[in-house]
Amino acid sequence: MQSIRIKQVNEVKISKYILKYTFEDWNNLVESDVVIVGAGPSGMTAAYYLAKAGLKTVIFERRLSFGGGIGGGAMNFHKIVIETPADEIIKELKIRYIEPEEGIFIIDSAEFMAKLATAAIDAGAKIIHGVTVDDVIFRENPLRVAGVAVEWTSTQMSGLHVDPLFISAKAVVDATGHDAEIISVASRKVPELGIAVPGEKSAYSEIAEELVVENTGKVAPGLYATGMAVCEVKSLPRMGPIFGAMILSGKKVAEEIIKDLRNS
Ligand code: 48F
Repeated sequence: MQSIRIKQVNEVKISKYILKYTFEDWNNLVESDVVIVGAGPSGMTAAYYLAKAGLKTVIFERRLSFGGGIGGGAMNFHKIVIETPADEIIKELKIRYIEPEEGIFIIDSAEFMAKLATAAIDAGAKIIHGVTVDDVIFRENPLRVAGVAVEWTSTQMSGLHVDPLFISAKAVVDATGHDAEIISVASRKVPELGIAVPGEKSAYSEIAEELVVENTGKVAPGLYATGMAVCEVKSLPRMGPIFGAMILSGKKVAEEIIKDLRNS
């Protein structure tokens, strides 16, 4: 059998290429159109539609993976429930499904997270892992959120005192899930924005799905909520392991930002 010839690359060359192209990306992303915080279902769906519309879009994700709550599913079971009209999105992304009754679609969690990430990346969005957003930038006249502060998750975990980097954005999307971390920090540190975060209610799935999508959108100039963060900010019930509203909310926030940025 013939042996496979593999190109020989030394350690210094590997390091240089990683550094050169990483910093090329970061220099570009430091002035983004849209920063999305969190690569869960709502954040990745939003990234897909925003990037598809030609906006420079980056997701900062604290963990070294994507999917947020998708992978854990319900009690770690690997099936996800989606309901009409969210099936339009899963069909657009060619996610395979079973339809046990009209309007209900069952999909695999691994395929769901992989294809959402692929769609966002193929549309032109960047997903940067291992980065935690811990604050916003704000501006006056007019008062608005104008970007975010980012730190390596590993630095945060170490408890070292290291200042963050700042990334400017025309729109910041809180897709951090149940804790609405970015909106919470903005409400606490920039009270002039007038944001209240009353917290989510207990489960009431039948009504929660519609309410999340209805209430998705801008919470202050430059700052938007999608996914479970909407429940936290608007005091809406949680819905448990059904994901239709998460991706419909991601699509809706993208449409609102596209409209707002076109009009600005
Ligand atoms: O929690 P998550 O999946 O948010 P979502 O898009 O979807 C919620 C559902 O998964 C589920 C549900 C559906 O019925 O109830 O919970 O609203 O994803 C949030 C992502 O944000 C990351 C976190 O690691 C996760 O991947 N994240 C949270 N805070 C930060 C962050 C932060 N400060 N900086 C960076 N990433």
